Amino acid sequence: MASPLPSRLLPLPSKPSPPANSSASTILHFPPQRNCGAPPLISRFKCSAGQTGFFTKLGRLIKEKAKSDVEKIFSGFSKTRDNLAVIDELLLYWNLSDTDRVLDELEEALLVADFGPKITIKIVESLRDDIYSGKLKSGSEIKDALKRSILNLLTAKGLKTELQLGFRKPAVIMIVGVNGGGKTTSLGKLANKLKKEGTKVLLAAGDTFRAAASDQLEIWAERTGCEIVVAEKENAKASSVLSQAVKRGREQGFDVVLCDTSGRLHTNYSLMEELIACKKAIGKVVSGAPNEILQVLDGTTGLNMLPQAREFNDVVGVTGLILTKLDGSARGGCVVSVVDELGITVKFVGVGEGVEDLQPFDAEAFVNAIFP
Ligand SMILES: Nc1nc2c(ncn2[C@@H]2O[C@H](COP(=O)(O)OP(=O)(O)OP(=O)(O)O)[C@@H](O)[C@H]2O)c(=O)[nH]1
Ligand SMILES: [Mg+2]
Repeated sequence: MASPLPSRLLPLPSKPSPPANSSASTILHFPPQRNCGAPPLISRFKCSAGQTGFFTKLGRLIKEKAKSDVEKIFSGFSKTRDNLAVIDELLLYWNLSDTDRVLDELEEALLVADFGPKITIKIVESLRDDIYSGKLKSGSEIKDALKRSILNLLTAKGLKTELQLGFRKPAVIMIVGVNGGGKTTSLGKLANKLKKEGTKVLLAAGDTFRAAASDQLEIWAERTGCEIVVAEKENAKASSVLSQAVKRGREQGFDVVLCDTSGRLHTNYSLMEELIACKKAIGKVVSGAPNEILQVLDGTTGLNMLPQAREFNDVVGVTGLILTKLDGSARGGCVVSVVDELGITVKFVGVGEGVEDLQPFDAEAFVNAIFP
């Protein structure tokens, strides 16, 4: 039996969606009511140069905001910064005869912050060479060289950290990852960011395993004033819900559809298969979609996140990472490890549970935040 519809459910699809600045959300249940003989709404969205510009500008705008919002970046990484502050103290009193002891302690601080052994050794050995060859002559020069080498590691592969949303509306972003990493929360925060740029965003409750999952996303829909598509019954197929949501997005002129998915262990073959089905179903509705498959990685799991990311990437092709919970740990160095080891760019970092606590990743701002 169909569950009673919430009072704020509006008849669809004849009802226009709320304006961009509205705080009211609308729940669209799947399967939706039919269009009652009315001519189909926008069923095909012609690509135009204007649209291409819209998405390119959107990605750039969000990144530029990050640069200007340095205060927030700093506060988000306060624990990592506190943990690495020992490096400042070490370098303040550095002298050549003390080099080996100082570099040993610097190595330990980087390891504790999850820079990973490979990167840590690379950084420390290059500093040692430059110190002993006379290139670096003071503590502040050593610190600058340290920051430079981390920035080089983050930018070496020339990966684009802006969202790549293609040129067709709606752009579709799928959020994937293991259980409890912060997928739904990150999706909600991302919806908030996009909405604030005037983007018309539709949320899709593709986590059909847990009954509470769509309730959680509905709260985010209300918080951000976005519309949402949820399954009408429990255990609906995730791929059908997402495909219906993207259809709805296309028909009603949404700019971006954000697709939530269930948490799954990267070692669970059948659940990973389901993710492939979701991706295919979305691509059938809008060719080239999903434009972004963002994997959420829990920053507190440290370097254990690397095999997870490898597996998801092999199965669905991850286009970017969201590293969450970096506020709670002193391990911001894992950002550098994943970029270096996986060659997949970090696009956002989660630094809290609030609606504003998702920061677009910017390599330079990040390095300055952890080594002020
Ligand atoms: N401190 C902190 N907590 C976060 C962050 N992101 C998410 N969380 C918290 O982590 C917990 C799990 O977040 P969810 O968004 O439900 O995670 P999920 O990946 O959707 O979980 P499943 O759907 O069960 O797989 C919640 O308590 C969030 O508030 C973050 O950046 N910082
Ligand atoms: Mg979730």
